[in-house]
Amino acid sequence: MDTVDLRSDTVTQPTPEMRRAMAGAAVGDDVFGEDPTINRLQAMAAERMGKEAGLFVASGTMGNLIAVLTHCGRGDEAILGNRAHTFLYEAGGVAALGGVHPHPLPNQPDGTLRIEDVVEAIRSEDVHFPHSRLICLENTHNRCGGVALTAAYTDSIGAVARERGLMLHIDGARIFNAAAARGVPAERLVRSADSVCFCLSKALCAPVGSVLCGSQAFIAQARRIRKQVGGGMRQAGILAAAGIIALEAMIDRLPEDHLNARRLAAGLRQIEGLVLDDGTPFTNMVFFELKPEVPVDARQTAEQLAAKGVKVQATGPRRFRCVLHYWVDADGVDRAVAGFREVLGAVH
Ligand code: TLP
Repeated sequence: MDTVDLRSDTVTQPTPEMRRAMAGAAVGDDVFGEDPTINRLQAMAAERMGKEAGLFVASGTMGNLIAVLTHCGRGDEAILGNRAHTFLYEAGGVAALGGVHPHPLPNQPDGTLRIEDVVEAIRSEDVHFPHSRLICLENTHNRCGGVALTAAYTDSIGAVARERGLMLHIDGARIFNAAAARGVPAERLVRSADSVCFCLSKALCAPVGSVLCGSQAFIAQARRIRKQVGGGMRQAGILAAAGIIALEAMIDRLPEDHLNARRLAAGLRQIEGLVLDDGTPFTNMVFFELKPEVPVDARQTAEQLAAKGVKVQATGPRRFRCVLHYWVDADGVDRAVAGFREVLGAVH
C-alpha cells in the first residue's frame, strides 16, 4: 500500500524526468562559475522572477540567510513577521551568523504586516538605535495558512522601503503557489522586491535547492556570502538539472494541488470532531484542529493515521497541517479523509 504523505510538500520525490535529467547533466566547478547546468538554471530563475541574476543555493533556509546577510551588516535590523519562517524556523541563523537584529511585527491572519506597524518600526537616526535595513515578507505565508499576498500589498510595502531607504526581501519558498492562487505571473508578485528566494524542492518536486534572485550587484555579493556559509557546491549541476525540469514542467500543474486541497478540506469538514480554520485552504495547505471533546490529541491521531498509511503533521497539541503536492492525487485525498473518519469515529 502506498503511503499518502501530507506532512509537507518538502517530502516530494523527484519525477522520473528529473532523475533522467540529473543522470545526464553536464557539470563543472560552480565555484569557478563553470557549471553550465547551474548557469542555465540561474538564468531561467532570474528571468521568471524578473530580476537580473540568480544564485543556486542548497535550501530555502540558506537562501533567506544569504539574502539577509547580503542586505544587512552586523547590528543592523531586519523587520519581519512574528510568524515568518525566517523568524520561527531557521534556527536564528540571521542573528547567530550575521549579528542581524530581528524586529518582529505581528503577522495579520492574511499574512501581511500592517503598513502602519512597518512605518512605525523603522528607526530614526539616533545613537541608541540599530539601523533599519531590511523588510522581509513571505509569500505564500506558511504559518498564516498558506495564504498568498497580493501584488498590490507587496508594492505598498516596497514603496515604504524605497521611501525610507530600506531593502525588501521576499521569502518566496512557494511563490509559484502564490502566483497560481492570485492568477498573476510570479514576477508580478516580486516586482517591488530587491531580492526573492524561491524553492525548487517543495511543490516543484526537485530533490534539493532554491534560487535567490536580485540585481547583478546583489548576487555578486550573495555569491561571496554563500561561499562564507559553505554553500559553494562544485558539480551541483546534477541537482540543478532537476531544478530546470521543476521550472519547465511543474509550475503549470500547481492548481491541481490547490484543487486537491479543497477536496481534502471538503471531506474533513464532514467529520464530526474536526474544525477547519476559517478560509482554509488558500493554496496547497489545509489547517484544522480537533474539537475539545475529542478524547485523543493530534500526536496520537497522527500515529493512528500513519498505521493506516496516511501521514499528517501535528503542528500543535490539537492542530494539524496537511500539504498537497504532486505525489498525492484525488484518490490519496479520499484515503486521507477515510483515515480520519475511521480514527476519529473509533474514539467517540
Ligand atoms: N518549510 C518547511 C518547514 O521548515 C516548516 C515546511 O514543511 O513547510 N520558507 C518557507 C516559507 C518555508 O515553508 C520553508 C520550509 C523554508 C523557507 C525553508 O526551506 P528549506 O527547508 O529548503 O530550508
